[in-house]
Amino acid sequence: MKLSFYLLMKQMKTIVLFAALVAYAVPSMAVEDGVHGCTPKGYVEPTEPKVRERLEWFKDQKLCLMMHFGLYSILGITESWPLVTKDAFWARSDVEWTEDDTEFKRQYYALNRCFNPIRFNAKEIAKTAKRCGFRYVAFTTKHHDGFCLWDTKYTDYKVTARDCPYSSCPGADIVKGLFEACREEGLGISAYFSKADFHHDDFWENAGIGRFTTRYPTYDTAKDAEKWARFREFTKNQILELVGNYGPIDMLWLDGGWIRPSKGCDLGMTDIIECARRIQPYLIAVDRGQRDENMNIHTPEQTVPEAPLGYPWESCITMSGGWGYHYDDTYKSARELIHLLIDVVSKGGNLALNVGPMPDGRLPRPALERMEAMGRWLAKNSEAIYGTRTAPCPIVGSWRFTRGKDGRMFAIRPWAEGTGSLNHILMNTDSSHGKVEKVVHLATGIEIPFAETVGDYESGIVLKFPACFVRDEYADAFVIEFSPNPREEQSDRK
Ligand code: JFZ
Repeated sequence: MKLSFYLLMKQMKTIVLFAALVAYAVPSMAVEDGVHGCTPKGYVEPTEPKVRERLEWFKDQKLCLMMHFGLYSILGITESWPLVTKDAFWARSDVEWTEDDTEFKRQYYALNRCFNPIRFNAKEIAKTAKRCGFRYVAFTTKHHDGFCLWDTKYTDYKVTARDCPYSSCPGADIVKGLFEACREEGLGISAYFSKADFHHDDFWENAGIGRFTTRYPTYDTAKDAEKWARFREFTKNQILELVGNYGPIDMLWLDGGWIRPSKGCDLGMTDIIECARRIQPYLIAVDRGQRDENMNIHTPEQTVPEAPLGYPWESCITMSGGWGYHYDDTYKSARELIHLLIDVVSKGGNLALNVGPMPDGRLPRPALERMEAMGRWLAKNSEAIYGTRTAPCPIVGSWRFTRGKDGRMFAIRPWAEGTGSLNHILMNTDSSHGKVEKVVHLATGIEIPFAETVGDYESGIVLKFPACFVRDEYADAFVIEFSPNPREEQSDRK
């Protein structure tokens, strides 16, 4: 009897613990729709012709190197979020040395005194990004922790301040050096800027030290309107510094979607963006999650929409486990990353693939290896990726289809790990594609014979690979010439 009671109690404890875990496991960062989500509702078409034109440029680029670099990189911990007491349960998984919220905040904020990435080489990073097929670079000018990686005049909590060791380096203004290097390589620039600033006294009083902090201001912005007005002015000044003093930039990528008027945190973003566009008329504004005229692209995070969204979008996804560098990180394989890119592009989006530079400023070797592999694949298959748009029925079975602006259709077949040599394969097609007339292997120009499928075979064609065809390790793209499908034509005529 005693034993069964004991086992019952043990089971109950497990159930209770599990329930608590599940409850906590749902991040308190309630996934505000539009930040993590992919629902196609609520996009506001921009009206400015220059912005609409620039969005066509954006849709051509397809691949962005995103970099989260800051004080958090030194310790290899989660970026900024560990400073939020309310989110500590998930954000402090790497903070095993202290449970003291106040002590931790003091330690985190003091990291500016040992930020010294003397091996950060902006030119090298830009050249590598270019060589590996990235077409624009997104960079954290300031994350939520408030540490600025440019020589702002509105705070001393910056990389160029005397109390930051890196300030003595010639390239101390990291944003300046990186943006210049990107332009030299013909790369686009997406400036990540956090609307939340945990270090600023007019956002978190005393930088939240000694307080239970949430992601919101530590005070009532309606009651202390003067304080919030100062923070609005500070934010506007910093954004106008970035768009005014650092040359042409393509995108202003505003993070901190929870800072919004409906939460009592109105920064006057429409006014700020209007002022920014007086300086940079083609500027793409990405006020994440707002689903208004200031969100010119949708930015699903760590996820890819199931289907095309029908408006410009960019999935930001980490190459490893986190946004910033972690010492024991594991990285997605080159295969996963190339397949991820194919998936995103076939659905009409861009992939902002994030890498966290190491504390010394270099990109981690595993990241570089994957970037090089992506670059090699893209060098052979670029026409099926860059400048394309979604094809009718872009996903058929394991095949992905893209459409070039010249009307060419591309069929892309990702290969799973362990796929052996092939002498034939079924290419699923859709009747909306039309009737296949010719198939050419994009990487080699070899024409591929094919046969129509018959009987109860899935609709499509059977590609019959000639002996000279060598399958790519990761994926192969084919140029497909279709003729209008007579059945489709008749249905179109109705
Ligand atoms: C944001 C940042 O907070 C994160 O650190 C990283 O920079 C990523 C690219 O963007 O991710 C979010 C955005 C919104 C919420 C949480 C994380 N939210 O609303 O809970």
